[in-house]
Amino acid sequence: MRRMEMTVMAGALAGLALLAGCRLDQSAAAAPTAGAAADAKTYAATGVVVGFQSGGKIIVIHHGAIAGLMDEMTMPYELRDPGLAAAFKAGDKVQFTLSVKDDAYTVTALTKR
Ligand SMILES: [Cu+2]
Repeated sequence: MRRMEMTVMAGALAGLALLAGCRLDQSAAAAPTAGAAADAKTYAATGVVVGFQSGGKIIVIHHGAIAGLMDEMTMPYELRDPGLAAAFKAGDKVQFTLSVKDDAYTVTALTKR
């Protein structure tokens, strides 16, 4: 049990490091306009499932470049519906919708391709 907790924690820390990188990427990409921070932006993307963490609440995806947002990378995202995790496994090719609001990145739709 304890070893599992350590693994989860290491994964979470790696995720934070990656997210920090994305923040820099985002601030460089677009100057905020009035009111824009309050609205989520959505992006369509494709990738390959790497795995799930926290009982499906987090999905790790290796995704291609997302125009205007980030380069190709492997990173964790919050999965809006953790119930989706049961239908996917590592290696599945997927397309997904990413909702970005401030520093929160959430996968709101996920399908196999
Ligand atoms: Cu990223």
